[in-house]
Parts: sequence; C-alpha cells; structure tokens
Amino acid sequence: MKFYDCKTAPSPRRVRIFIAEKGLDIETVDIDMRKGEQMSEEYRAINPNCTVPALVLDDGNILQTTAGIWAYLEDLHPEPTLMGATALEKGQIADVRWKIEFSGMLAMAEALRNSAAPMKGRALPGPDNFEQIPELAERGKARVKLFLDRVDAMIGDNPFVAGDNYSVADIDLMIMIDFAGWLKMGLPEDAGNAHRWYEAVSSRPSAKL
Ligand SMILES: N[C@@H](CCC(=O)N[C@@H](CS)C(=O)NCC(=O)O)C(=O)O
Repeated sequence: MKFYDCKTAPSPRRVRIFIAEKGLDIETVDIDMRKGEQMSEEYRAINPNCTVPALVLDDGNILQTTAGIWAYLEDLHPEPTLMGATALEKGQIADVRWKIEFSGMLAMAEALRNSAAPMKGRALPGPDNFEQIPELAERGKARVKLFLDRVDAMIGDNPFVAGDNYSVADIDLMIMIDFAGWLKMGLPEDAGNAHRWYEAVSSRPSAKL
C-alpha cells in the first residue's frame, strides 16, 4: 500500500493519526500542496479529484477520500476499534462525524478558502478553479464561531465526543479545532468540558503527527 499524504493539510492528518492509532506501518509519499503537486499529471492519475489523502492498494485499487481510507483500514485491522464496535456505536459515530464535518470542517474551509490570499482563484479544492466570494468567508467565520461555541455541549460529561471510546469523531473534532487556529479562532475560554476533552485527545502520541 502507498499513502499519499501532505504534512501541511488537515484531511491527510486525519489518516496519519488513524494509521498511528492502529499501529500500522504504511509507505508514505508527501504531496507538497505549496508547490501545487496535487494538480500534477502524475498525481491526477492517482486521484483525479486532485485532493489528498489517497491510498493505493496492493491490487491497484485506489481510495480517494479520508472516509474511504478509514473504512477500508478499519475493516482490515479492526483493533483498536476507531469506528465503533457495535451497530449502535457505528451509527452514533457516523452521526457525530457528519455534524463535525458539515458544521465545523466545511465551515472552516469556506471561511479560509474564500479569504486567504494563496487561495485566490482556488476557493474550492479539486481540478476546477473557482474565484473567492468574500461573503462566503464571512458566513464561514460566523458558522465556525457557532460551531466552536457548541463543542462544550457536544462533549458534556463524556470522555469522548461520541461517547465512552476514542473514535474517528475525536480525530475529526481535534483537527477541526486545530484548523480553526489558522483563522485565530478557538474554543471559548470557559468551555470546561471542551478543554478537558481537547487536552486528553491532543496529548495522545498520534496527535503530534
Ligand atoms: N473530504 C475529502 C477532502 C479532501 C481535501 O479537500 N483535501 C484538501 C487538503 S485538506 C486538498 O487536497 N486540497 C487540494 C487543494 O486545495 O488544491 C477527504 O477527506 O478526502
């Protein structure tokens, strides 16, 4: 297998952390997005979406999203479970993940990609170019703030965001919060549950990756 990573981007970090939590050793190739390597002909042959991560399997099949790579590796290496052990846990983790992805990560991408100078003309990832829309940046920032204000209630008294066990939902939420730091946004100071949870997940060795 060959994992196409990018050390500076949030989505491939989700896969790096997952691989580390599983204790796997997978050959890794770094795609330098600052040099536009995700747009190269060579990489388009691997992932025509021009996005990282991607995972090339030994039989030549290629997985082209975080969710696809996670699902495949979880099935191949069920322990430690990161996507739920029971039917209910699997469903709950998928529910929480989608909320984090939609209201957190996509809102943050909307805010950043529509305002950052290096992303001028590249307001969406992928093979097609789109201009920035400043109003979307403002809407994105407002959505990120609402999301961050709600993390404390999402965690509540639970050790982890989807319940009793560490899961891909924790990976997503930690990465979303770190990603929000790019716009100097963060958890409210008085969000005690959220800070307790963040300290626990970000002190895991995998979080340093
Ligand atoms: N949901 C997709 C998102 C992939 C994605 O958008 N990756 C970003 C990096 S975080 C990317 O490749 N961007 C390419 C670009 O900006 O041109 C996944 O998780 O695989």
